[in-house]
Amino acid sequence: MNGRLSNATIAKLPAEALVPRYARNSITPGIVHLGVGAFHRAHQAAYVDACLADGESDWGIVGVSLRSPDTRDALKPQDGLYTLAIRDSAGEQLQVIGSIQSLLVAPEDPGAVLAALTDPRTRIVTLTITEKAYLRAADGTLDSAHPDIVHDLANPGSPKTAHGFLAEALTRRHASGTPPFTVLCCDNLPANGATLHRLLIEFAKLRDADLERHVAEEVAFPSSMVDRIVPATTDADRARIADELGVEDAWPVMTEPFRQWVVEDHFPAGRPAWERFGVTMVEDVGPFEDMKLRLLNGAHSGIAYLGLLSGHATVDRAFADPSIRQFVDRLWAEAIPTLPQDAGLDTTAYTAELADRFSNTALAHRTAQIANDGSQKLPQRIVASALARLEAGLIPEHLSLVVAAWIAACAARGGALPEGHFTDPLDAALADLFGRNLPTATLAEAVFDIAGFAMGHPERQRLIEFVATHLVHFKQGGPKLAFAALGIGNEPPRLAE
Ligand code: CS2
Repeated sequence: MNGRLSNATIAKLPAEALVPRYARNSITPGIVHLGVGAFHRAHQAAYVDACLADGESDWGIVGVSLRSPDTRDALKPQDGLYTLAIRDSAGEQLQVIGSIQSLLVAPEDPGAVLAALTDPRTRIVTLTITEKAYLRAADGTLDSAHPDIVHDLANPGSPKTAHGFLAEALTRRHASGTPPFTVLCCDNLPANGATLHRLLIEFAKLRDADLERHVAEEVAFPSSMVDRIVPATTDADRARIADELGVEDAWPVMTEPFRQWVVEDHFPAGRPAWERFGVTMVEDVGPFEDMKLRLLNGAHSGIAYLGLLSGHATVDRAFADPSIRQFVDRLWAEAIPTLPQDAGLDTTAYTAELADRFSNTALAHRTAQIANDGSQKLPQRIVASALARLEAGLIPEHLSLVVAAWIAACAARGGALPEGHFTDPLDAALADLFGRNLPTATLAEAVFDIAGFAMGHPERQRLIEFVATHLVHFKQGGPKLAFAALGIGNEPPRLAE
């Protein structure tokens, strides 16, 4: 082994590995990214890397972790370099990415993060902080009682949340006459830019009226749809990559060949020419977002919970299970009519491609990874399409089964599934409900209450009834019986209505 991946060792890498072909030391920062996890490093950072290689040298990335120092600790000795391992059955392509110039850990030094955000060279702030970090209350508004929000309002100079950092940085830029950065949300939320904009206006309002007006009127929040499957890196991955590279990389990122980014083209402070590298710049990202959330992510959540309950540790194995495969086809058939019909979406080609991607055995994407945070994910992935069907007089029997599978999988932890096998911000409240031995219908309704599913929606009760029916099947006979009731698998069809 020739030491660690770094600017100094990069010249020694084998010729098959792609490396940054630009002078990294002449890059200047233009983007601050909040949430510098594996997804960002496989997606936005790779697109920016291509722009830097194309001569756009003023768009380097400052990567910020809002919680853990792990990424900084792994990448700092590597000068921010890391390997992207792009894998499918045809093999593995290694690509070293150079777009992350520096790394900050917010809890260690919030002032340094604010300094990066207020640097006039920073013109875009991108975010992948996961659904739960938007700190929405059950009704979707800002959870202003959340301790971190309370903290950030009381301590604007040392924030903890993305909201606190953005608000303080925008305040300081406004005060010094520096134009605001564009805020580009890259999380799997519906209308993600507009959603973050609304939340930040609510947060700003709690600070002062001038900031509220500034955020509402003068800061751009384009929405974007991001897509690339990124399984968590394992020690075996690390060992294999080190073997192939001849140097150690403490945190390579695994991914698939497919990638997609659809971005609303509203960047008053400028942007890299992403469209030269396959990014689709559009007026309205809504239809693309809905298609991705409801077909890819919706199916992913279904595969995760049904896979876990059926004993499948990875997506490809679960998807190879004939019952789950048949279920996913039917889930897609249920979700597709809820998508915009006049936006030119080719759902047939899209789902065919998804089927290929889910079958990628080289990724070993763990079902437990996707199972995390279901309470935050299911509203936009499953519940929205189920409600749209009910509104249109259609039945959501497969969509509702995913909600039931989530509840059943949560309840199975500590029993059929290991304790803490996956986690959810509602875990304490869920454990409390599961401990009360409630009748199934009452349990389903109580879960909807704590998760805020379908709140205030006229079809809420009907959806709960569907979920409760499936839950009875899960309790009595696991996924086999739940599937059999839908006529899937070998059991006698339609056991219960
Ligand atoms: C997955 C997503 O973990 C999950 O919830 O559904 O991370 C999914 O892999 C990405 O959105 C794909 O773009």
